[in-house]
Amino acid sequence: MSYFPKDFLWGGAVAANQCEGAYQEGGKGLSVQDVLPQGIAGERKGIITDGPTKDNLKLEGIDFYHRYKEDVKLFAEMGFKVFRTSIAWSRIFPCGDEEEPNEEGLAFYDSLFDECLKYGIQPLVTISHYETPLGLADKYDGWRNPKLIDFYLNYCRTIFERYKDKVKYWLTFNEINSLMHAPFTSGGIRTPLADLTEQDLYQAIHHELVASAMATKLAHEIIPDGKVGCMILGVTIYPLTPDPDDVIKTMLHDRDTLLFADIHARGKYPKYIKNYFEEKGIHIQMGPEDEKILAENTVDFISFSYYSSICDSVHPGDAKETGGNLSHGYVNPYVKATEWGWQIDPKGLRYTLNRLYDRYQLPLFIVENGLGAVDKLVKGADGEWTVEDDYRIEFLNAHLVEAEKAIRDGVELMGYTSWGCIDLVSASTAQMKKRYGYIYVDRNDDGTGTLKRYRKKSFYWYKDVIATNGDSLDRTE
Ligand code: BGP
Repeated sequence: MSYFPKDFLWGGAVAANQCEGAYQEGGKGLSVQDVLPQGIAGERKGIITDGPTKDNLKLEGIDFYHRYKEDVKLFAEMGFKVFRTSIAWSRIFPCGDEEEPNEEGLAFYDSLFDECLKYGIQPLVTISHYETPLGLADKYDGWRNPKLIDFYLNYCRTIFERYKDKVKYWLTFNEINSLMHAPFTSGGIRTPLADLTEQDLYQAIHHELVASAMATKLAHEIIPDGKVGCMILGVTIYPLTPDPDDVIKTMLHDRDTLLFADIHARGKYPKYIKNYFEEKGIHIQMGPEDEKILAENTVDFISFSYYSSICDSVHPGDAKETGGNLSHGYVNPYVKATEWGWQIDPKGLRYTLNRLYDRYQLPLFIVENGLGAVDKLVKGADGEWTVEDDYRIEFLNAHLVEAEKAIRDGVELMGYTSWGCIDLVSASTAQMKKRYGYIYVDRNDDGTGTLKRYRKKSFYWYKDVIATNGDSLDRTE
C-alpha cells in the first residue's frame, strides 16, 4: 500500500537552456549558457566564449522549442501531474534591461503552458535557472549589481501577470546557493571566481535573496492562489567518522546549504552567519527596507535537488575526494557511485527530507533527482527501439521508496519531479551522453543525431508508478 498523498504531484523537470535550443529564434537574446560550451566544468576552467560557438550543444538543445507538443504528449502519456520547466529570461527580455517584453517569447510560453494544461499537467516554473541574459552579465556584472533586482522584478511582474491563470507554482532561483561556486552560470557574474571576495559573493547573494522575497510578494499579490518556493541545491553531508571534530566540521559545512533555506523560510539572516560576517569583516550593503522585505515575504514551500551525499572530515586520511555539481567532500565507503562519480544514496533522501522538515515545518518538494548514465538504444521484443534502463529504474525506485518512508516519518511532501524527464544537455559538463530521461533523444555529443524520441523501459515503469500513486514501487530491500 502506498503512503503518497492522493494529490501528490508526480512529474518531471527540465530547464529551458538545456532543452529548448532555438537560441536565436523568436526574438530571444543570448544568455550566459550560449557562451558556456563546456558547462559549469568549463566555467571553472575559464572557458567562456566571446559569442555562441558551434560546439555548444545547448544552442540546439533537444529542439524542445519546436517539439514541445510531441514531448508534452509523451509526459501526458506517463500521467504527469506536474511539469517543471524554466522560462528563458532572454526570450522575454532579450538583453535583460528593456522595459517592454518581447511578445514572441511570451507567446511561446503561453502555448507551452496551454499544451500542459490541455492534459491536466500543472506547470511548475523556475523563474531563473542558470540562464541570466548575457546583456546583464556584460553590462552590469550580473547579480553583483543591485540594479538586477529591478530588472528581475520587471521580468517577474511581466510573467506573473501574463501567466497568472496558467501557472500556480513558482520557484524564484534554481539552486540559489550555487552562486557561491559558479557565479557566471548561476548569477551572470563576469568577474572570475578567483577575483571575487567573499564580500562580493555574499553581496550578490543578498541581491538575489531580496529579489526572491520581493518576487514572492509580487506573486502573492498577482496570483493569490499561487505558491512560491525557494530552490536549494540539496547537499547532504555526513561526518566521515564519529570523531566529534568531524561532526562539528559537518555541521559547519552544512550551513553553506542551510543558510539559504533559513533566510527564505525564516525571513532573516541567522546569527551564525552574522557572527561569521563580523569575524571576516564582511559588511552587506542593505537597502533601508531589505530586512523588512525578507521578514515579510517568506516562501510557501521549500524545493530542492537531491542527487547524492558526501562526507566531511578533519582527518580524511586516504579517503578519496568526491562531489556532485558544486559540492565537495569525501567518498562514503558504504555507498556506490554513478559513472560520473556522484554517490548513490537513497537513504540520504529520507534523511534530508526529515532534516529539512524538522527545521522548517514547511511543505517540501523534490524538484530534481535522477541518475545520469550512458544509455544504449536497442531493439525491444516488440521490434521498437528502446533503452533497457533497469539501472535507472532501480535508482529512482530506491529514492521514491525512501521518500515514501519520509512521508511516513511525518514529512509533508508535495511532489516529485525527476530531473531531465526527457534526455537533455547536462549542466555540469554540457554533454548529451549523460542521460536522465524516461525518453531517449537521438542526439550525440558531436551534435549528430535525428533528435527522434524513443520511450525507454523506465517510461513504462514511471507510468505505472504514477497510475498507482506509488503502489507499484518495489519495496523489497
Ligand atoms: C542541477 C541543475 C540542473 C541539472 C542537474 C544535473 O545542479 O539544477 O540544471 O542539470 O543538476 O546535473 P548535470 O546536468 O550536470 O548532470
